[in-house]
Parts: sequence; C-alpha cells; structure tokens
Amino acid sequence: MLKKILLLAALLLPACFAQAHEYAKGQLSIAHPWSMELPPNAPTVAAYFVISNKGPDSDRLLSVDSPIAGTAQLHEHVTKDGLMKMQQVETVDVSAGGTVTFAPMAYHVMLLDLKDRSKLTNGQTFPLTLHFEKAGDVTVQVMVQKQAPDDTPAHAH
Ligand SMILES: [Cu+2]
Repeated sequence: MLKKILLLAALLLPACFAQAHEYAKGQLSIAHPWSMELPPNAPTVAAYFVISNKGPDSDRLLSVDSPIAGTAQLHEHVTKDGLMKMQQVETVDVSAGGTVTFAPMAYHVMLLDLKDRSKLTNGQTFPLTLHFEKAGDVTVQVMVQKQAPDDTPAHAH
C-alpha cells in the first residue's frame, strides 16, 4: 500500500523537477548530465547528457575532461558484422537547431584511468568539462545514479 502511494507521488511529480540540472553556454544547453553507479572496481565509467543547440550556427564538441579521470574520450556505439561495440570518435557535431543525445548504447563520454572514485556512488556528483569549438568550455556536474533517468534518452527540455 505504501509502495503504491509512493509510486503515485512519484508519477505526480514532473520527472524533471526532482533532479533537473541544466547548463547553458551561448547557443548551447546541456541537460541532466548523469552516470550510472558501477561496482567499485569498474575500470571505466560512462557519462551521459543531452546537448541542444538553439542557435542558428552549428557547433562541435571537440573533447572532454574530468579531474577524476586521467583520460576522457568521446565514444559512439556501432553495429559491425552483427556485433554491438563502442569506438572512439574524434568530435561530435551539434547542428544548428539540433539535439545530440548521449545515452547508453549511443554517444557517451568514457572516463578511463580513474584517479578519484570517491564521487562515483549514488547521489554524488563529479565535474566534467566539455570543450566546444564555438561555445568554448562548459563545466557540468555529473550526477551519479543507480538507474537511468526515466526520461532517457529523449529529455523533454
Ligand atoms: Cu565507451
């Protein structure tokens, strides 16, 4: 019974209200950066977010970095010979008026050579800086969660 009430309360709350965090720089906005909580010995950690470009000009994500990792790469998921795998990409284009979703099984930031695991548990956040060709640098706080946000990958905002 209690569970039902809690579920109902959760449904009545707009999903974004409880955990919305969004960053803006120039024409760009970066919505809800998050990462899945992993076992403490996980060799790599992935980060996800949604980039929206509200302006008339295209932009490009050139690279990312985080103080918690020695290396941060941009990755994509591809299907090759019937196998799903991920591979590094040089840059990610964000077209004028476009949206690029970083999500499991899609584009993602891969953090390797982890230096500080203290922020990698549920409810914590860690900084991630995105370097854009035109908008410049945007530092966001990545929220570590046990589960993917309900509205992944298509975030209404
Ligand atoms: Cu990856």
